[in-house]
Amino acid sequence: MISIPGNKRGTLAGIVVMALVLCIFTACTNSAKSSELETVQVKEYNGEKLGSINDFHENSIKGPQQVNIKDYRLKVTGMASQPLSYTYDDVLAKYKSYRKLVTLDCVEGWSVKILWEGLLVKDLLTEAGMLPAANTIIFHAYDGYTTSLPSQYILDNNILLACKMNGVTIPPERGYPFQLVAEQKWGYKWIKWVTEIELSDDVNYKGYWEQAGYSNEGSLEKPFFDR
Ligand SMILES: Nc1nc2c(c(=O)[nH]1)N[C@H]1C(S)=C(S)[C@@H](COP(=O)(O)O)O[C@H]1N2
Ligand SMILES: [Mo]
Repeated sequence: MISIPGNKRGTLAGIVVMALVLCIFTACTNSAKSSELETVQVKEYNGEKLGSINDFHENSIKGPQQVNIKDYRLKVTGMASQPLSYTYDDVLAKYKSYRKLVTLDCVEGWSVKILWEGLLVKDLLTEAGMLPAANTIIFHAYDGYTTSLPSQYILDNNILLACKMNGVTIPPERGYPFQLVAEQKWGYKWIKWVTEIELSDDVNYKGYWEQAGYSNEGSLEKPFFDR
């Protein structure tokens, strides 16, 4: 037995009690889902400096939307053999998650580089049994906004439907619960607050800004005005 002087015994007991309390505390906090506790944005990815969620300019057609997640459904409709309707939790539980570093460029001249995370739109289309004739995907949003993209573009580029940006759940004003990461396309193709993905054969469909004269192809390599 190691003999410990009386005055130090108290200190030792105190340390043991404190260590125990700390262990219990850490065990408790670790048992919660760490992903849901994340509130700090990732600032760098693979050595590249990221932009911030705060770098976006708010110019949505009806301002920021507050989606009530209890009532929310993500639907896949139209030319599909198995139309889908999911709650937010269903989507996150069912589909594999992917990450991608992509820059959003708005026609107004600003841009933000973000680490996006979410599911592949392609996986939703496959699950829904997209009919071969469905060459166009029309996206609908909570604020009435719409836009469309060719099915081939969605399939060929592993286009993401993001639920997180820079490691943080997309905030309400940025498109919670889902924003489309329409890489290589102008910002108006990056639809926020997505509620419905409609499979169509209408290649001439025009969304909100497309109807106003913005290019339907929306390619970053070309001017955004058709006229
Ligand atoms: N539902 C919806 N999505 C939208 C818009 C909108 O008004 N409503 N604006 C688009 C435009 S023009 C741009 S540039 C991007 C920019 O995202 P931000 O509004 O978060 O900056 O969102 C796009 N997605
Ligand atoms: Mo934009």
